[in-house]
Amino acid sequence: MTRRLIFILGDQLSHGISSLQGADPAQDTILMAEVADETVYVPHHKKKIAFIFSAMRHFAKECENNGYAVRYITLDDLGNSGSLTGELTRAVDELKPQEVTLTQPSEWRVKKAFDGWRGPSETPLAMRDDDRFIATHEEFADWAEGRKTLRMEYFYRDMRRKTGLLMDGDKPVGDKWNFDSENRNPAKGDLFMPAPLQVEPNSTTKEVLRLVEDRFADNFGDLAPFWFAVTRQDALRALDHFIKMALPDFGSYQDAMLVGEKFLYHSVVSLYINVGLLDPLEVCKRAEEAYTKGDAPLNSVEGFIRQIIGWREYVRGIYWLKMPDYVSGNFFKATRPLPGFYWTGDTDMTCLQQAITQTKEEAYAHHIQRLMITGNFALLTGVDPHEVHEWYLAVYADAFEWVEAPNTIGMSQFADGGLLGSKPYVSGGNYISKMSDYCKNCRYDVKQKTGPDACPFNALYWHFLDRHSDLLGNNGRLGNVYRTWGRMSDEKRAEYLESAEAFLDTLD
Ligand code: FAD
Ligand code: DLZ
Ligand code: SF4
Repeated sequence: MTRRLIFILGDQLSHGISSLQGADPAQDTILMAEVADETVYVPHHKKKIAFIFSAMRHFAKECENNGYAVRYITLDDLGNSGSLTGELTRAVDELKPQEVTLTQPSEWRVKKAFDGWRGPSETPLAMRDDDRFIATHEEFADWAEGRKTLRMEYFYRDMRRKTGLLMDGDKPVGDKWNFDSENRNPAKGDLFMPAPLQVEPNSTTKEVLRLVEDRFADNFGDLAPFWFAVTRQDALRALDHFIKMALPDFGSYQDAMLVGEKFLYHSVVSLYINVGLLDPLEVCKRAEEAYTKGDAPLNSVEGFIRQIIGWREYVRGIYWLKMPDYVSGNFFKATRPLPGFYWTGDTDMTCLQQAITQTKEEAYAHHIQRLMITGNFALLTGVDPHEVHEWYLAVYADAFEWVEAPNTIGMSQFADGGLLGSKPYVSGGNYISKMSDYCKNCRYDVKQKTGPDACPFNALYWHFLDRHSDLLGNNGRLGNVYRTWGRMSDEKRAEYLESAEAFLDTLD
């Protein structure tokens, strides 16, 4: 007889997860389920589905090796009800446990479904906090309480104090909390670029790849080559590989972009942390160790740790503070449909073509590509932020709503009206040209400001600021920009606006 039924979701693949704490393999059963509902709420990239299913199957096997009875429902199991709560009901019906244990789902949608679940025979469901984060929901809410603006930097300092990472007593190591000013170098093509660790698919992964090819043939993205780690052991190897090969240069080239270089010095570990194969704190401790051993400089290590205990924790806090309304934010009332080329990469703008094509190939693009290329373009052209949000949620292997939505709706699209960021992340072609070599390989001329051959970002930038001057004109951080716009001649301004409108017409 089953004492406890422990339901482990697809992003809860950690052996120390709270739902497993105090579990007894002799009396408890683990439930895991591949279900249709979770594969279709957005049209996920093929690689994302394969990654999650294969990692789930490997995790289930490890639990069995640890002595647990595991009820693992595959997508093609006969009788699969198609939903997480449906699978829970079926398992409770058959196993009649005294209690169900679940770690709180990371996404609001899934948590609501379980909150509303009523089991057969009133079986109680105990939902435990997810302690794989540094800040609890309550800590974040306390921190946010009464603050006029929520800025990541101050929250991050609290997380440094709480974890003791890069701390010298109560002072930050190096006497500065943040070394970003050293982290904005454009990369040069002749630098040595390490590739992330690639793992050969084993027989379990190959079986999943066949299932995905069969069931999700029309989904976005390439399935091959599939090289993601799908076990904790391989994810740890991928982390160590990054720390050795790329972390030393992570800081300096964090914002850089190069044609054909998909990863530069980025870690490509977000997907592993987000599904639980790696623990965020252990990742940061390994990076800190590289600094203390003299293997990586402080600007890189601080920058890397800030992304994880700063940004990652902060966006999760915002998400749980502001859901469910957060995802419907549309500060600029933008209505344009997402351009079709976001699904094909078929555009003659090299920056977009590069970011989207590698997204198709790898289910990966790094932060500045997401923020300053695809995000910037969608914001400047007035795409409906909900469509933008659904795109990001679908196309990246690391995309789970709790982390994706604040990054997209808040940071990238400013659709929350500035809760998360103090000003919209928008730029003309100049920024892209400075940080990348994309423009040298583009049919548009980044130096031309207007006209059919000019880089479209240049006129779109001013068009965006002009059309939203009522909402942004008083933003202190945009004062200089609006003054520059105001000082231009009427003819110049009209040229920019006409040029942008001619381009926008081509999108319709
Ligand atoms: P690195 O550049 O090596 O950074 C190290 C780690 O820091 C990452 O693995 C990640 O865990 C963390 N991190 C870095 N930036 C952020 C951030 N802004 N928010 C949260 N964590 C961060 N990240 C996701 O994990 N899932 C998403 O769905 C997601 N959607 C995004 C959508 C948009 C529009 C934008 C602008 C950013 C998004 N990000 C998302 C944040 C960031 O782009 C990715 O975490 C990062 O690119 C992952 O690649 P990496 O592991 O090589 O990261
Ligand atoms: C993203 C995803 C996919 C594609 N499939 C499953 C699944 O079949 N079973 C599962 O437990 N989880 C899956 N996930 C993750 C969930 O959609 C969701 O992100 C998590 O349950 C967290 O709320
Ligand atoms: Fe992108 Fe403009 Fe540069 Fe072309 S010229 S790559 S469109 S920024």
